[in-house]
Amino acid sequence: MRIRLGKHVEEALKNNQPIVALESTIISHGMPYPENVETALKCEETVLKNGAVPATIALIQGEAVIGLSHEEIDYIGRRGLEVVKVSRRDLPYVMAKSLDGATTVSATMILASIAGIKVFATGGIGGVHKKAEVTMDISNDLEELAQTNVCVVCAGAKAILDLEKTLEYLETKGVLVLGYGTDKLPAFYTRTSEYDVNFRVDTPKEIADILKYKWEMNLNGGVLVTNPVPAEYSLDENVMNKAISEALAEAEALNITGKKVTPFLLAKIKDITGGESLKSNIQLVLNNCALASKIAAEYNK
Ligand code: PSU
Ligand code: MN
Repeated sequence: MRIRLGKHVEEALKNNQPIVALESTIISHGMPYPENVETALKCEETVLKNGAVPATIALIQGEAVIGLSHEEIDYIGRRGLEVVKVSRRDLPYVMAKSLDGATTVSATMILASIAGIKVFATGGIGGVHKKAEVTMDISNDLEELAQTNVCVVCAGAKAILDLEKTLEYLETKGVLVLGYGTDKLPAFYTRTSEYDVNFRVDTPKEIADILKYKWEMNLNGGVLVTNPVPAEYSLDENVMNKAISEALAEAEALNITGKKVTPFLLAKIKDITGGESLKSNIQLVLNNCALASKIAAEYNK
């Protein structure tokens, strides 16, 4: 396999230390340079501070690297949209062609799982898009959650998606959706939505226990932990809904489809909110890194 472990990840695996996987599409396609690189490095610091070892994952010249160096993070961040956005389907092509690739939630889960990493922190997952009944635009992230044994910590899903259909899809696929300190599904920029999570949990230990029981039973697939954005960084729901509607209208007018949809909407929303959405995005990711580290530490006990 074209897979290489970063030195720090190799050490951590050998010493049985808790590890947290981090994705790279959020770096290349989810945020502009240089905030993307700054955030990716802060994510790694946050993981370390909370008792785990970070493993940022991407493809460098066709090789899947689990645990990028700081130089490699900078390289992916600078290249930005020139790097291929890689989900499950894209992995073999990018390897065969020796391309640089940034991994989405789905490809990051696959590579984390191969390396034996059980916990993964990100910002938001892909899901069922609005009007999916017409476009059939449903993120591969949901299928990966259905089959790959990694716990994904996110801030819910943002309202560019149809949250209700996303929850229904996850139910069909047997994916447990937990709310960390909340009964309601967080909506990324805001702490709540009108939809219920499956269960509320209040400690990393409760989550670690759930993971153990699930995987001991060979109930394959991920668990989605939704962690609300810290209150001081949450954004006004009405302002965000308006920004999201505008961004969606523009995507439709420009006929943006396929894998370009999510990065386009993220960049538009950032422009419309004058950068406010980016600030919130950064803080919620760091918050997820801290929680994921605590879950990984508990799971390892
Ligand atoms: N949502 C965000 N930021 C992101 C993404 C989603 O708020 O960067 C990225 C993640 O990598 C996710 C991917 O896995 O977009 C989903 O893309 P798509 O909707 O094309 O499946
Ligand atoms: Mn899609």
